Amino acid sequence: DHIVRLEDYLPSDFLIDRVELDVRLHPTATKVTATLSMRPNPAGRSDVPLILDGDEVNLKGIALDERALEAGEFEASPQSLTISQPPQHPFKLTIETEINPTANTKLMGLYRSSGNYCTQCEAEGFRRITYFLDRPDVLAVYTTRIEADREEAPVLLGNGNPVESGIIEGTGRHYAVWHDPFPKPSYLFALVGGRLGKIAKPFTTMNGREVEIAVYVEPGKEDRAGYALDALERSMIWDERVFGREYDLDVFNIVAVSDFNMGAMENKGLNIFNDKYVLASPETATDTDYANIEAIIAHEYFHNWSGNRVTCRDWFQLCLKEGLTVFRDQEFSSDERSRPVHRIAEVKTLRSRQFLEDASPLSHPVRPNQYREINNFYTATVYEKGAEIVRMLKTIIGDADFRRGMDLYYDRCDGTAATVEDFLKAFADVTGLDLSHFARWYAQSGTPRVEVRGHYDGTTQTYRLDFKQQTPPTPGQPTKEPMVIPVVLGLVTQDGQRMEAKCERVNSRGVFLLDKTEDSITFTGVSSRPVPSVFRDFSAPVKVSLDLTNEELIVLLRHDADAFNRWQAAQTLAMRTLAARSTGVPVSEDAMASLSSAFKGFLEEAALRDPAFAALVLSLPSDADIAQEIGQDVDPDAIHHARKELRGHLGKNCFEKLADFYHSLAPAKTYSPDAASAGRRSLRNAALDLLAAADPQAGEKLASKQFETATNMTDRLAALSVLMTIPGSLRESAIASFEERYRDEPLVLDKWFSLQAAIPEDTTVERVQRLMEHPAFSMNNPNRVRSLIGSFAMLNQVQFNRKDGAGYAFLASIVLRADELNPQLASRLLTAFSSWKMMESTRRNHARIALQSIAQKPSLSRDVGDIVNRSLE
Ligand code: HT7
Ligand code: ZN
Repeated sequence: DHIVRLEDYLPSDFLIDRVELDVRLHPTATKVTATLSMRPNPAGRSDVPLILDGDEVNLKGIALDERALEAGEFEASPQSLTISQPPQHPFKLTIETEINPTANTKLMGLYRSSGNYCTQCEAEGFRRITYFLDRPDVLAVYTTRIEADREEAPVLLGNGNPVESGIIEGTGRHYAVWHDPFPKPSYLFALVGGRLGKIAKPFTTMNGREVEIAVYVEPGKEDRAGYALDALERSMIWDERVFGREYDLDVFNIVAVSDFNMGAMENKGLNIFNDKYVLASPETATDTDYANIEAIIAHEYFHNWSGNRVTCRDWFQLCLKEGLTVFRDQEFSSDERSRPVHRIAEVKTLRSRQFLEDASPLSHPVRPNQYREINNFYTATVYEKGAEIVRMLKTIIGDADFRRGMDLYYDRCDGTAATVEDFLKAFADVTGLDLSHFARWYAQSGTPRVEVRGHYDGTTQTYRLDFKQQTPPTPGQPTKEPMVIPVVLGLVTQDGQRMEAKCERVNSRGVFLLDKTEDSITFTGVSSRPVPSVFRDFSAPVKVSLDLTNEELIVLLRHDADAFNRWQAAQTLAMRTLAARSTGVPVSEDAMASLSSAFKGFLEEAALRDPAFAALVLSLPSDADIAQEIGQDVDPDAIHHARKELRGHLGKNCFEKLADFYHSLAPAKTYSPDAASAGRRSLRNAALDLLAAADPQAGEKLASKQFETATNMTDRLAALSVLMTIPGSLRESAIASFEERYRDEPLVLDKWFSLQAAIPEDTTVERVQRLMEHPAFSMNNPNRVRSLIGSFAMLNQVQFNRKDGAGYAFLASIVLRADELNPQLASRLLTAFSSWKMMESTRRNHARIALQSIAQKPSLSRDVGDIVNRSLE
């Protein structure tokens, strides 16, 4: 099995300046003619064969400078095309291939979704359409002619601008020609052909360019595309205002498809989306769906600069576009919504996905140095930790220099395939800083742990903070170097006032840079023992250990100027109790009472001032978060029990206040997805959840009523989710009525699959198996599989990690089935095993056996083979 290594990078020996593609769409025999204007690369090797990549393509003809090549002059297999003696001067290579989009269940290359034709080329899908130098540093200008049956595909879309279209008389067929003037790598190529409805509006850019922006969806669903179009317009305005980046083509098209391996794809001028991240109406989408649509529309649009105008030299540089673009979409959502609430949501995701990955056998650096299968590196580490690195850079150099650095990066690298070094150099050049130590964040894997200890000296009125950092060993990296860690901090008095103490190591923006294994800083003029508030706004992706008492945490929860640390204080308080209860460490009555009085105090003082924030405070660490905190010999049943008990305890102790909220936050007459309205709904639904935990009978009644009378999906689903925790006939009848109501709504049925898969009861494996027979379920559709099987494996800690191993065995069998259809989907499901080594020994043994049963299977895809082998190492 071939390993690709960063250190082996060589420029391509040949370049492709122009690509003319003629694609004749046909359900089973699509013909593609590619005319490539090529030349030897002056920076490459000379006298070497030309080897083009292919994947399951069928060669029908080949000509060099319009002369058909004869057998012996080339060698072709479905995986590659070699010309042993290519010209040493510019030449034209014409390649005819035939592909079968209907048989393409991998959803890479050209495939069909609900009868429509679409493409997915990142990372290596273009080679499934034609033979090519399918690598991101080969940039070409594309002209695409698409031809199709007029009935079957009345809409024909390509990259760039529309040039020409027409009917081919007497054939029932028509064509469209698209030209993209911006040189791009093959992974950004796209085309779409099908029956689609459209909504569009004009957009005028900051320099007066007129652009048509449009969203294409399944006919009849146009009224659900408005929010996506609106989010696109807001994203375009934001990128102009905040980063000075303007759109550059005459049209920007988004197409929603129902079969898609990921969230969406940033193809130049023609973004293709999983319809889950486009379609929304109050009746079918939740507040979370609306927020995700906004974020993903923005993310893909922002790639037009961070990814497309400046692309990646090789796939090791994936974080260059993904980490930066996640950072950009996070900033956009924070500006459009509540910044602190959004930051907390980002950190929750980072901890639950990336910290988990970094503590698992799949841990890897943000810029990996080797891979077997690049599709397995579209990870939380590359995306989310990659975004945190950009955020730390901004924290260290400040807003103004960050913007100057970004401008320099775009100016220098526009039209090129760049590296992480190019990115950092722009910031080093504008600030004069040496960022070589900071660059370690890209190379060293694992989550650093930072221990902070405070020492107050009343006689000298000084306060010293001692810091120690250490990063645990990870695969391939047994020893670690210290990182550059920006610590944003402040001091609070015991009665909650901001303390104006001085420390020369802390800059005017409150940042201390920890760059050694151990360091100490001292504040002067400290008149009483302070409470330290460190890593404000989660200033670095690290695990912090801080020796605060529960009372000091309560001071922070009530008074810290930093909202993130107020929330963090509540989480730490709850986590201490949960981790203790889950591992059999007794928690005194007093400690429980002080915890609930802290929550009660918070609700009384603060909840209605910021309902969204209050809802986050009320949502306790998840089963998986607690498992991660415990870290070894984990017993998921004990965790689940402890969490349920604490929810019940808090619910009982705050019952009146929660009931108050529930009734006073009654839903507005008309639904609006704005952040403030969503915040009120989330607090009300968090209250419902705790009320039901305290008193299941009363909760069941409230939830049933809400389920029946809800006027939007957020409230209906929240009620159903509460009912899921209370076994009985009301639950089953709600499940049935939901199914009846949304029978013809696949995206809504996904929510229904997901909730049932997450029921923490012993019958759930059988329920999931039964649901796999449901007419709406299909192993071919990634959204369906992720909703049912993915939710079971990722959200249902107790049942996936069953002590008898039935959860693991079930997932292993599904991974093997999925692998035959769609290896990317299968390997993502398989990552649910990433926490197996943390489990207690019985579960660990069952998990190992399940993983081995996969590893032993002959003819595994490279995707699954890679994950299973790394998981077992
Ligand atoms: N850049 C896109 C990644 C992507 C992808 C990768 C592999 C296989 C299928 C895929 N679909 C989309 C999405 C993004 O991060 O913006
Ligand atoms: Zn992206």
